[in-house]
Amino acid sequence: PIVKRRADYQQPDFLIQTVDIHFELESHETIVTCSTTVTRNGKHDKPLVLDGEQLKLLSVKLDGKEQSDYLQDETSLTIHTLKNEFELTIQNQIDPKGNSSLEGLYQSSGAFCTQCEAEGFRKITYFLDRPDVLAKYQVTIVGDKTLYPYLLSNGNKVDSGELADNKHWVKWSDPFNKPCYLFALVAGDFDLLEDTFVTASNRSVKLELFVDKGKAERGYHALESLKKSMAWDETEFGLEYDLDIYMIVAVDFFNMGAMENKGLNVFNSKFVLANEQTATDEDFFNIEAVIGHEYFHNWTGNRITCRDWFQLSLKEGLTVFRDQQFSNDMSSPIVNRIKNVRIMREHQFAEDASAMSHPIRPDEVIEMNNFYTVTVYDKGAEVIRMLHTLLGKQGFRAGMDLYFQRFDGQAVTCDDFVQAMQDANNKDLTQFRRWYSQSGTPQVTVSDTYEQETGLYKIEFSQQTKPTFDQAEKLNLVIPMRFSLIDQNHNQQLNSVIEEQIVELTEQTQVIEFSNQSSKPVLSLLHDFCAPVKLNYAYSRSDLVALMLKSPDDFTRWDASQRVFSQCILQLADQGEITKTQSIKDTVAVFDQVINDANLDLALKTEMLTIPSFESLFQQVESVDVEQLRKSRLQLLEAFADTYQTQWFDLYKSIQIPKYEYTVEQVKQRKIRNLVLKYLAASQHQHAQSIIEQQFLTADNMTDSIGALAAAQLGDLAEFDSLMQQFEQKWQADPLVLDKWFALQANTDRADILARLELLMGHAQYTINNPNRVRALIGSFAFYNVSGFHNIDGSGYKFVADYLIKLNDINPQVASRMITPLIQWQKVDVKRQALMQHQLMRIGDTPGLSKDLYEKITKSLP
Ligand code: DPP
Ligand code: ZN
Repeated sequence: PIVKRRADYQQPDFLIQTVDIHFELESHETIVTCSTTVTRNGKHDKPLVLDGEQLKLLSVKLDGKEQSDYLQDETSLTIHTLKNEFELTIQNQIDPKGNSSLEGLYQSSGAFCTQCEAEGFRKITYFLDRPDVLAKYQVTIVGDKTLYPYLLSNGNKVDSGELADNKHWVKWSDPFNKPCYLFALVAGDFDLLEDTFVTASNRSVKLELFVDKGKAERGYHALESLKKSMAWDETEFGLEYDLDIYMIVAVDFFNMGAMENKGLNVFNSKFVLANEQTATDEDFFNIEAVIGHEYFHNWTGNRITCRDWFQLSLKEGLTVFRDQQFSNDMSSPIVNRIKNVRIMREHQFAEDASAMSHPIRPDEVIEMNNFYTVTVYDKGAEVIRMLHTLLGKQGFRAGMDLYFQRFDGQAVTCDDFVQAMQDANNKDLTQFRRWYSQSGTPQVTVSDTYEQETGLYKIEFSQQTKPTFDQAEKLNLVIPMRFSLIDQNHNQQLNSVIEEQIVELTEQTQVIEFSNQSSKPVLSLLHDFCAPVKLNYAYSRSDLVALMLKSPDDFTRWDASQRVFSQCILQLADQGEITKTQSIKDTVAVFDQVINDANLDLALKTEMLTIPSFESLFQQVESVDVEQLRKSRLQLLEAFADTYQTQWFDLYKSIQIPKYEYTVEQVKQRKIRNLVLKYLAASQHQHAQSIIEQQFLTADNMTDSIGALAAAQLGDLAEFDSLMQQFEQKWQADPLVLDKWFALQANTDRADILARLELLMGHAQYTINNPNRVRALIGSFAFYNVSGFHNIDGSGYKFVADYLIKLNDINPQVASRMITPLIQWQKVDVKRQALMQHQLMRIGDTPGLSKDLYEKITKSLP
């Protein structure tokens, strides 16, 4: 496999102006005829080299003349010509039904669909498969009328007709230039939901949502979400939709969440289908977020795209930031922000600490699919958020406006984006750009001193980024630090809060002084998680309590609660029994006021009362004895549950929710009820069993059904298995719903878990070919079943490795996602490290190992 480097970027030798592509759809023998107008780019005499994989070439014509002067190999077609302008027609055959990689053209439950990002178009025809080749497309699709009544592609439908043998055809034309990764084709039979959206400039846009037959009624939330997204982008960024029709198709077999193809989004059905019976509040939230994300790509991604794939964060970081802002406006901002931060701390920090560490704009890639990462997406969004903080809302908007004005219709770089921000604000962002080239999680260390006599309070900030696997040298970054001082008098009463400050940390060390402080203030730091860093400050227990109760920033209040829990859990392992009991007791006592605070927002309360996940604790320590950490966490959780048993019970009873609606208020209510239900179960409350059963049997929505199951699972209650059986009975015909059940099975802590998994792999609804099933069962086990995956006998690692070896042949992209927990061996104890590495070596020896797995394994083996 070849390493591609960002530094080696060269303009394409040829450009393609127009594409006229014709599909004759057959499951195993689809004929693709692609005519392009090609021009030489610059003065040179190089041949035309097209990308192509797994294609059966039938003919090559240059200006209408059959050619034989070409060279073909596994991945390319080289055509020798000295012409500067010509028409090229290539005919080839592909096998969509045999395509289990779900890249290129494939079949999902009988329907044809495509996935071309990043480099899937080359599995459809020979082409210049790179994002800086932009062309206008015309697409003709021919297929069976009965099997495929809908024949869809990008842009506007311009013609259609009937043919012999029960076939029909449709012709589409997309007026916008686009790179081939935004091409899409769908053919099948669906239920169709229709709506319209009238834009700010009064144009009427047709909205069409295609779902599996019989599922129409589950599509309304997605359609509503689309209209909200369209309105939001107009209000917030002045951006209108630009075609007369916007189509979304939901398919069951899909590697990613969804794909922003121009005018024809293809979605994983998980992010479209929902009603209260089948989907949780979280599903409703995610659907709105993903619909928004793909819609926002129309401007940030499609109208302005990436010059090369190293620039992926140009569109993804920015679009994730935009979808996060949208979600903030649609739901609880604090819950949303905490969700973002959890992804950063649990997954992105882990990636940066692993051998896959890379900057948000990577420098070297073997398989591009490996770089659709939490770093490029979520850290990328944090970098955009820092720009937003540094420039202010208006300055950021001015930068966005300039970006669109300058680059609309072009394929550009991350540097171009930052330059637009810089020019619109007249602010030097030279040092800020290091966020694009430097990997690793920076640590910000804060210390402070207070002089009683003078009232002088000094804060010293210093920054450090430790070397990462990919990069030894680290430079100082620009880190915006939002903080305030909480002034307390001697009875710990709040006197005042000094208005929030934003300092730009640019040096290794910086000192800030405040005079006239009557006592030592409490420092409220990292408001709203203003930078993707780890914060080191020696908070005392009383500081943290003050922050939990009095910080003006909700994120900091939550973060303080998490620090209280974490400090205790991380120390338990080293303590004797007596000290342990005492420190647990002291920790738990801190939450009394939070639980009893009737004025506290229910959402924030829920978050503050949630014990940090194993994954976030795992990122706070080195050389972790995973079993010990898991036990310590559970020990605190159980003590917390026991101590407030009465309060949990009262809280549970006090919240009565009327008939299900997906509203911000109801979501908060269900969330806290399901949290306290878990605590009732964990504390073995005498009524826990009956409440759980009652909730399960009477629930009018999926959130509460799953809430009951999760509580029974955590409390290890006898009826867990019987409730799970009832759930399976009810949903056995609905694999998307059953995925929740597969996931709960897979992360259950039980001694016979591997035998369980084997059994479940034989379930009528399980198939290794569907990425949603694989992620639900195998993914949940590898990512979240701590005791099973990290079993010290190595059996969990071996199980996952065996599975990945199978999956390598079927779907390399999904296999490569799923190897993540195995390559993150750096943090565990030495014995487990060796066991994990051994399994990586076994996978590495697989004949026919994909580039995807090859890249991760070679990077991660010492
Ligand atoms: N479809 C993926 C996303 O929207 C890749 N572009 O993030
Ligand atoms: Zn995206």
